[in-house]
Amino acid sequence: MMSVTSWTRAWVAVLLGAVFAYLMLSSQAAAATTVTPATSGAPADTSSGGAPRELRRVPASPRIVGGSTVDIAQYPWQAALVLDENFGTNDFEGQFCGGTFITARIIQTAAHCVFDSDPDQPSQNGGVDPGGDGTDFLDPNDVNIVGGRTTLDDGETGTVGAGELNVQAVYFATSFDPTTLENDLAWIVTTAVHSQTNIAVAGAGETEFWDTNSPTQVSGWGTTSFGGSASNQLKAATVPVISDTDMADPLVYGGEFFPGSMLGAGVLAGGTDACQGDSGGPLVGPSTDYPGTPSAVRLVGVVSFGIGCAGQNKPGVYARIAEFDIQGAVDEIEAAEGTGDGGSVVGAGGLTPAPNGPGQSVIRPAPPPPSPGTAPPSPPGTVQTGERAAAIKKCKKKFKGKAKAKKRKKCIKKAKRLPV
Ligand SMILES: [Ca+2]
Ligand SMILES: [Ca+2]
Ligand SMILES: [Ca+2]
Repeated sequence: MMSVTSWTRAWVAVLLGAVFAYLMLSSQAAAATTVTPATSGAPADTSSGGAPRELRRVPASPRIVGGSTVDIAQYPWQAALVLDENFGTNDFEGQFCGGTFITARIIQTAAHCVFDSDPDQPSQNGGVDPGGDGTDFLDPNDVNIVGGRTTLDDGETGTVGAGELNVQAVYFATSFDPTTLENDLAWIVTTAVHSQTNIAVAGAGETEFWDTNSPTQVSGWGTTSFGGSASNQLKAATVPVISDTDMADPLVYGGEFFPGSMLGAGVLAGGTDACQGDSGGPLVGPSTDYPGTPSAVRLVGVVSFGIGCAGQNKPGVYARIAEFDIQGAVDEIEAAEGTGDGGSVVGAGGLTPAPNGPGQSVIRPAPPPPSPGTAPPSPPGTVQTGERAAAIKKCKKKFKGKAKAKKRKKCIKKAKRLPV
């Protein structure tokens, strides 16, 4: 039975989460309208009595609480997803998700990082999506990949800097469910080969990498407190793996935890050591082999969601990578994009999970663009999404010139706290 204290603390987390979740819920509604017109205007699920059920779910927007600043040399597989230079942001301002280098051309990230995160937000903008697909799905020309940097802006002033690559294609898992966040997996293909170090994905048989209590590590440039500002320096924290039973406990995530495609890591008691990282970023195990021994570690999870941050009974939830056919997804993408065979992405000795079945694709590219002139209008009552890109644009317009640089910087810093 929960004590009064824990109820209070849990509810604070839920309430904090609700504010953020509302924003996400709104963006999901917008995406559903654009991507699958059949569900256009579908009301939120209110079966739990009044409040939409999804109110409890929040994206694990950039955030690492606790942990420590680390050097990219120790986490060479860490990538950042940043807004393309055309949006006028440097890579600190424009960073919106993390990722992991798994082949010379492919970056593993989370589906919710690409599903409705187009900074052009065509669904709110009459379908206007320059060079894009006309939907809120992230387009290749919206995003760049940054690797090899401990400090994100590192002299960046809106140009393609060192370790930065343009993007050729964006894919996500066909089985991704934007409501439950099951199979929260996506892949980004760069236009050229990167010069970072890949990490192998844990194979289905390599359970030692994500056994309960295994000291996995999460890393990213996330905020240092819930709703706080982002870190320009790469941070990492050790988060022990939590059993599926504990994760599915009604006091923890209950029925919102799907053990088939999710993995929990953190500290149930809460506190600054229960840390979470950038959405889409890596959960790597075991941390006992750190730093810098890529052959001895595996990618076991992708940062997916949480409630609040570092709160009691609300550890981080990660996309469970070992039991998804990542090799099948990578092979399909390589064939579709003509990148050539990047080799096995699964750790040596690891098993590849059975594919979906003959002829069943595990990946999905951006939805086809709507016919010209038929862009669906925004449904009534949806809240503006893509607040972050819009707010950054506003800051730049309002505080133009050298004299207002300080104000502009402050404004952008604040805008960065908004959801993508
Ligand atoms: Ca776009
Ligand atoms: Ca788009
Ligand atoms: Ca680009």
